[in-house]
Amino acid sequence: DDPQQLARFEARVAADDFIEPNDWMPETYRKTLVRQMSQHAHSEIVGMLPEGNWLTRAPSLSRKAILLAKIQDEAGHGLYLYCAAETLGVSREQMIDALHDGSAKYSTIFNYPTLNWADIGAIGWLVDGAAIMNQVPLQRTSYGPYARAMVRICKEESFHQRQGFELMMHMVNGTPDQREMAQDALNRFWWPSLMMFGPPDDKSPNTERSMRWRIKRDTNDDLRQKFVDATVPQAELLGLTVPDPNLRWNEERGHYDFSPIDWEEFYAVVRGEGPVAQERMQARRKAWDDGAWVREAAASYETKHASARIA
Ligand code: FAQ
Repeated sequence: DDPQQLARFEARVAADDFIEPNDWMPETYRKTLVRQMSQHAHSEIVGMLPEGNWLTRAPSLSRKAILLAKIQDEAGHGLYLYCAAETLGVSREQMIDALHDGSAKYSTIFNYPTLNWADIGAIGWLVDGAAIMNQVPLQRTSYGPYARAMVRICKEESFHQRQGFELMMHMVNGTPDQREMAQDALNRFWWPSLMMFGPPDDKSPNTERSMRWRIKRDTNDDLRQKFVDATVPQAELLGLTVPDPNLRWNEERGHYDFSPIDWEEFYAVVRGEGPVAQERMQARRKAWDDGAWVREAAASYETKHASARIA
């Protein structure tokens, strides 16, 4: 990189300027953004699967309508994010190929199965809750198209989180069995939700540079702690027990202390060994193959109209 251009870029970022698609940027900045934004987009798309699993079994029409709207929002988020990433000179096909051949990641959380209806509540409450904690600061990420996509996404995620909490509220006020389902969902989703924030700061190879370039505005551990601090009182309100015997308020730190995370499990899931990882990828590849005729029809429609415009 040209040192003068780099210095100008660094100064702009440090002054909280947004970097736009036609602005000069270091190649590593561009690559980091393509990686993070495409992985974020893939997470939204793969994230439809665990919830889609319950669409035909939602217990009422209104729950079904809410769930359907939420899943459609996730598809929209994926699409805005792919569009925003395309402004960095990568095509959607390239990004999707990378997902399908396993070279691009998606959030570990979506490799866990949804076993009971309360899991839908737990996903909204915890998974969307964690996603918001991470995405609200990204509204001020230094790359303009990514920051702007985040504004709308955060509004929708906030509705997702609320519907999840409200569903949990119904479950805990229902029959003893329903209450047990809510506790079971919390037991299974708590630790994977904390893992969503990524490896600890001292094992996170990208954090330092991404913080300097203001791609990330907070570190993984800081966001994880914020999430724990915000969520524990919500669990108390629900009358549910967070599955961590060492969880306690630390007056001195002004934060909750919690047990060490099982990072072996995290890395195994990142490597593609999660409980339903293979099913998730098979479902995505099948959806892509089944949709081939739509892409072909759209392309041939476009060609026909382009030649009509010329004629
Ligand atoms: N899963 O150096 P770091 C949602 C990878 S959206 C898998 O700390 P970085 C909405 C990481 O990529 C959820 N891989 O990396 C919804 C890197 O590998 P690489 C998604 C992970 O980028 C709700 C390596 O480990 N949100 O849920 C994970 O600085 C409900 C080293 O890590 C976003 O993507 C993980 N959890 O920080 C949808 C937000 N963590 O790429 C449906 C944007 C780390 O070098 C239903 N992304 N890795 O090969 C970010 O903020 C960041 O990318 C982090 C990771 C914080 C995820």
